[in-house]
Amino acid sequence: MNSLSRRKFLKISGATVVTAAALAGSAKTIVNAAESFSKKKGLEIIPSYCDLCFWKCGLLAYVKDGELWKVEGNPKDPLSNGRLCPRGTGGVGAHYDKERLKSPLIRKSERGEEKWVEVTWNEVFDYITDKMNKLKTDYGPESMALFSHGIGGSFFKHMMRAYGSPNETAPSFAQCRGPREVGFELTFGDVVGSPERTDIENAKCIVLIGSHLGENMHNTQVQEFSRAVENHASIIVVDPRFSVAASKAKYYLPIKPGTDMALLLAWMSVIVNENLFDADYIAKYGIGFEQFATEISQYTPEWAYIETGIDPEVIRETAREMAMYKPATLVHPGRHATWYGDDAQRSRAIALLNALLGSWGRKGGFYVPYSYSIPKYPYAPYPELKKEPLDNPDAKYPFATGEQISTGIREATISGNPYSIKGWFIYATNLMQALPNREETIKAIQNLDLMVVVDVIPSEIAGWADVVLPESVYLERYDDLNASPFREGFVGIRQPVIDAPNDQKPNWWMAKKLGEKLGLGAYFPWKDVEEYLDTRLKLKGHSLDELKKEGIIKGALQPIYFEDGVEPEFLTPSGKIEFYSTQLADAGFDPIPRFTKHPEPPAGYFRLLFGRAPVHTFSKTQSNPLLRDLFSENELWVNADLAERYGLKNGDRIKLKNQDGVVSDPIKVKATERIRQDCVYMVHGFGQKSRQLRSTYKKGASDAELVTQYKTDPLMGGTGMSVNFVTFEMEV
Ligand SMILES: Nc1nc2c(c(=O)[nH]1)N[C@H]1C(S)=C(S)[C@@H](COP(=O)(O)OP(=O)(O)OC[C@H]3O[C@@H](n4cnc5c(=O)[nH]c(N)nc54)[C@H](O)[C@@H]3O)O[C@H]1N2
Ligand SMILES: Nc1nc2c(c(=O)[nH]1)N[C@H]1C(S)=C(S)[C@@H](COP(=O)(O)OP(=O)(O)OC[C@H]3O[C@@H](n4cnc5c(=O)[nH]c(N)nc54)[C@H](O)[C@@H]3O)O[C@H]1N2
Ligand code: SF4
Ligand SMILES: [Mo]
Repeated sequence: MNSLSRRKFLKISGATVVTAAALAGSAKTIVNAAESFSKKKGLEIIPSYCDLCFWKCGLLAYVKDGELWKVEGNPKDPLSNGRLCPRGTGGVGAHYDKERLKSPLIRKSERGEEKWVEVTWNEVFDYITDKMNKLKTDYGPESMALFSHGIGGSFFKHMMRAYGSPNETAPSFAQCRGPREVGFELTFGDVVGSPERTDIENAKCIVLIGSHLGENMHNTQVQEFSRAVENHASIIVVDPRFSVAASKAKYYLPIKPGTDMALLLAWMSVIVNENLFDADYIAKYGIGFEQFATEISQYTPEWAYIETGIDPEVIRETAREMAMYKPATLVHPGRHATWYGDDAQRSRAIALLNALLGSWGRKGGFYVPYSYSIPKYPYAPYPELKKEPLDNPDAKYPFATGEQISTGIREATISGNPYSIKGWFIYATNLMQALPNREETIKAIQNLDLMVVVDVIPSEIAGWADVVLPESVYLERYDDLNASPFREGFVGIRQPVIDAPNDQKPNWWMAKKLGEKLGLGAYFPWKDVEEYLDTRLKLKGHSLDELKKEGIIKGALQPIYFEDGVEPEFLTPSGKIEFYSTQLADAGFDPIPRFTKHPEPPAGYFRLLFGRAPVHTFSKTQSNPLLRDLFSENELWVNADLAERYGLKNGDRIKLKNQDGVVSDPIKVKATERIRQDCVYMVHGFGQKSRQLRSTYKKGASDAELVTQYKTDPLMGGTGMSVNFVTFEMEV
């Protein structure tokens, strides 16, 4: 792997550029089509924010005579800086997608058979209301759980709290960034958050451990990363696969999957043993450093070599490189951190490495974000909850704080403990692809008396519902305000730029109508969402009209680094950066991270790894005609030598069989030097099985289907999913 030439690396990085260019071509097709339908009248440019992922970039939509022409970045928006990522640009396709849900549906045969009757909104709300009222009487309101992902879920969250349920979850905690937030909070007393508070742009040295920026397309991060590359930042990439980011790296470390903790410990030992840490910073803000230093010094690069396969000299050199640029060295915390089940501790090790380098709160490390907070709508207090959330009974996972564990709710739905869950309300999350072990999800679903799915397309999860509610896409609706914490405080608006084509409705409308039918009208005192938004904005001295025009309102600039006057604050029990964690020791966990060996693939099997493609988001963009044009199915990355040994050529279609005998749909082989021999890799979100979505049906293979095993993080209940092994099934 190390022998790949620089030229080859550069060729690889060109891939994303080609993608963007091709996208522009497809966008043109739509534009032409749109133009031919419309009699050229005036052009309207309407600001809003994107929903092709959760980054919420500000956009400008170009609308001509009632036809959506194109979307581009809003130059006033700090997240997009006037540029959308390829997915965001392709957002127009979400509106034009021919396979969209058009009207409410009620199931007319067995769950999962995808047979429906089209009904009116009134009929569907009556159906849901009857069931929810009955559940409330028979089991209590806490027998309903809400799964929702993204800002569109906020009105349903409100509805469920008004109804009396405390159970509300998203896959973004236990299947995504939960372990990272817990690891950082245990160390610094605060989370990394979203958007990440990473000062990529000003970093002089950037360490990416699996974070595949460039394929992971979170816009601001990618823009900052390319500026850092232009500024000749020293980049260190640790990944079993030669990612796009690796092509920009000074050091590429093709680590054996699952051994990052060993590398992190060895890096910290070099920095401690060679006195390369930020001594002043640690003396001022740290606690427990002595114990930490004593314990960490045992982890030599030679020891780590045996686990990781990384040359000890490279480990030393890269540790020194990081120290040379401190505190402007950013060891990126990653985002999708649920890998091996010891993820909160691995994330804590990343936090500690940053602490040694003094990068938390410093320029080129982690800045201190702030939010232009807009007061909440002045609702009446919610009814008192009769029961605790049931995702984490008896605080089994003691550090699962803040957010609920999705898989915990699933477990309780199966077992009926600590109490019964009989209804799932699912908003904008495809649990079939997002949760590990699909069989368990189906088992839980079979225990339900009511399953409602709100989606925009007939997704896999919608296929299992009793009731499907068709939502208007983000370009056709208002949502709640975006005032995410960032480098500068701002508030952004999502507003309709075009009408929904059929009988699709926005989430706020559904929540209000349903709330009223459920007798919760007092919790929906606003006439419509405009009144709701205007009320909130007026409490801050603004108005909806003002925000609709600009798209973005910004607050005054404030300092974001300790060195510029931000008062350091560490909300840990000691009020310091905890090199030794008493909280962890008291709960029976390692107060200083240790290495755990993870099971290795048996002979003939390979670890299944997965990640992102620049033009798709999880499983939600595959039917988008613009994005599908660019990337219609995923491929299986197989090491070239390995492929040769198995007689596999580029483009061959094979199936994968996992350790539990689950066989995937056929997937095309991509034989490449860019991956180790002990693992294979695919882009997540493909191999979808919804029969109603003809454009995506069995296109490529699903990693999620093969993730039958998962390892639960004992600290916080996250589900490590990179613990599955696959072998090749040659006959297709
Ligand atoms: N095996 C495996 N599992 C994973 C991951 C992985 O890489 N591999 N990644 C994990 C991570 S990091 C995350 S964050 C989660 C993501 O998990 P999810 O957020 O569940 O992601 P999606 O699979 O895209 O599901 C989104 C659903 O919302 C629907 N949708 C899209 N737009 C709208 C809208 O405007 N309104 C409504 N109502 N619905 C809409 C889509 O059609 C789709 O059904 O998955 C996690 N699970
Ligand atoms: N285009 C696009 N961008 C996205 C998303 C999307 O759906 N599409 N989703 C967004 C979301 S919610 C998330 S959470 C992020 C996820 O993106 P990230 O947090 O950046 O990455 P992961 O999905 O965790 O990891 C994938 C990378 O880790 C490598 N890897 C796998 N196993 C190991 C290992 O054991 N050690 C090391 N060092 N590396 C390993 C893989 O080869 C791959 O390059 O992406 C975000 N950005
Ligand atoms: S990162 Fe891309 S997909 Fe996500 S909000 Fe921004 S433009 Fe949209
Ligand atoms: Mo995620």
